[in-house]
Amino acid sequence: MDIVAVGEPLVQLNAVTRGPLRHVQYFEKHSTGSEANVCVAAARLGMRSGLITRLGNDEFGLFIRDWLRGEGVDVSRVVMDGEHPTGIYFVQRGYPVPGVSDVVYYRHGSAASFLSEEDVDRDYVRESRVLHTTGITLAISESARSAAMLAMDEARRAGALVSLDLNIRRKLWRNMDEAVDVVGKAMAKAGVVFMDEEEASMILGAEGVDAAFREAERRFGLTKVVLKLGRRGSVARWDGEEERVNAFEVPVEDPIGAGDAYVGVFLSSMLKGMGLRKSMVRASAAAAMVVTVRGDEENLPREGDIDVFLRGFGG
Ligand code: KDG
Repeated sequence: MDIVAVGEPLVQLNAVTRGPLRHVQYFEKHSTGSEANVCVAAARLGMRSGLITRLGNDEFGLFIRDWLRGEGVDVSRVVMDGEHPTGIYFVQRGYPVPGVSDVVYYRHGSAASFLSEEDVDRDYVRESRVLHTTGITLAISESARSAAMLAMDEARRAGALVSLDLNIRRKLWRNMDEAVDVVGKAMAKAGVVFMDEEEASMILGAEGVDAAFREAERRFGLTKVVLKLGRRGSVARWDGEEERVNAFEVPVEDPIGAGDAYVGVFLSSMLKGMGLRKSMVRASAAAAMVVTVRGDEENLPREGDIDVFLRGFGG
């Protein structure tokens, strides 16, 4: 495998119309979940990606498994759990802040929250080039956290690049002290970390880009850090090289999933040997493509689509 990820896929029920959920009549079903999004982003670019997780052996679990399989993601390490349901969440769009989405989770006790160390095929992890997980998996349950930590340890020992997207979802943590402690432990195992400025401030106490890079290296020895700055683009430091790339201005339907598109396309492009700047530009293009529609995965680009998109922006 090029990329193996550990985390919870979810059915997203996205409000077809903007406004508070109590007035929304129609919802659209999408296969999502941060790590699954990264796997699909990689597969669309021809990479071999696979997901370690548990899904409910129910209609939503079958939908997600078949969707991922159809996208070319290896689902051989997805356990279908007959006792617990597949997690779902609803997306409220454009209210109260236009262009911003909010999520309401129904995932407590989900199959993926019962993910445990026993579900981690160590050989599968050791043989991958990149092992990816996020702060979401660290938050959903103690057993899922242990599974993610174990996979990180195995991958690191085998010389794979361990990738961590902090993805702090406040609704999933009991308190922020716990988040700081657990995410810090995971950062110490990672080779590359993706975060935004709010996460840098919360986890590293770092205000601003330079402080984030400095603290990540000083506290965790991290020399590969990517800061996602939303509409202001992204900035990365990769073994001494530093690049800043602007975001593409596009009409926003739903910003959810942009970060995963960025991570999946960035990692795939780096694995293809495209270099830091080009990988960041391609990742920004993918993030922009994803926010123009509802759903996290439908608009993830294939190789040729990135070139067409970039030409459309004069690139
Ligand atoms: O990054 C997008 C994800 O946040 C979304 O698909 C839902 O995985 C999700 C989560 O746990 O919030």
